[in-house]
Amino acid sequence: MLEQVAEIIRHAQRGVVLTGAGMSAESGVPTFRGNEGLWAKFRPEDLATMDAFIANSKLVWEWYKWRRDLIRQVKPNPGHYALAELARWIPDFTLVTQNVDGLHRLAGSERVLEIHGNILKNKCIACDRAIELDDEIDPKQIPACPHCGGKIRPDVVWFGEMLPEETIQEAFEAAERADIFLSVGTSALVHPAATLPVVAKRHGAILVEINPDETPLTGLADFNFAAKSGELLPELVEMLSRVGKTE
Ligand code: BV8
Ligand code: ZN
Repeated sequence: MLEQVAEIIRHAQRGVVLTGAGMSAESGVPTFRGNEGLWAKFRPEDLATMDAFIANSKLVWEWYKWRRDLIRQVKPNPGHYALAELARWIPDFTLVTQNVDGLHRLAGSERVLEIHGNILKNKCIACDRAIELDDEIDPKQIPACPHCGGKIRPDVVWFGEMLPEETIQEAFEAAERADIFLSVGTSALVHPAATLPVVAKRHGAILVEINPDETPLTGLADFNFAAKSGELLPELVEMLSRVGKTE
């Protein structure tokens, strides 16, 4: 099975990888929906929404501060490095991530479409400007925007919010022209991200899923690897370097 995927990659011109929280699980970042998941204590609609922030911005900032402190301590895992390497094997390669932890860039991936934003960035809730802060936000004293006095929030996409226009547009264009689309470490439940693999498949891409658990994509995929991304992706890249690239 893996040889076949390696073979397809060797001949591919255009490839897309969509990653989710499972990609960072082996770095020690809890996933959203696993039982040890981030949501174990809270539920998405309770925290990752504008309503939650308006109703209780201290609680929402406490949750994000806890996640930021955690993310500052973790490192990319072999799966992140393997994806940075995989980009070298596919001329037109697009990495789309739902993750907000920045680990793909840390592992050396150049072009990363962060369709749900980046947890380490801040923006103003009123004027939407990006806000650079030298020290960490204190949930008890949420700073005001220096330009307009609005409350500062993490620059991530909350439920019910639009995804960054160009970024998601670029992701869909890449999915439409892909020869091969890999969905890695995502439960494929959150839209519009979860629509990307379906669009790719509909436009003729080979769909590969890497996830220890079944997802709504499992029946649609041409290849399923019930495996950890940190283990399988390095194996795939290792196989590619063994067989080399056909021109
Ligand atoms: C929008 C940023 C509207 C914040 C996040 C009903 C039906 C369909 C859709 C909807 C609906 N009701 C509402 C909606 C829309 C909603 C949605 O999809 N809801 C879902 C829950 C049903 N979507 C939205 O609201 C989006 N916006 O639709 O706007 C709109 C439209 C027009 C005009 C105006 C507005 C916004 C969605 C973005 C929300 N933000 N995150 C933050 O991080 O705090 S979502 C959050 O979930 C993360 O980004 C996360 O990445 C994402 C998806 O989760 P996964 O990454 O898949 O993680 P999960 O834990 O679920 O799964 C991990 C997987 O990894 C598991 O399968 C596991 O088996 C696997 N795994 C574990 N270990 C490993 C592994 N895999 C590999 N290796 C391992 N080692
Ligand atoms: Zn402002």
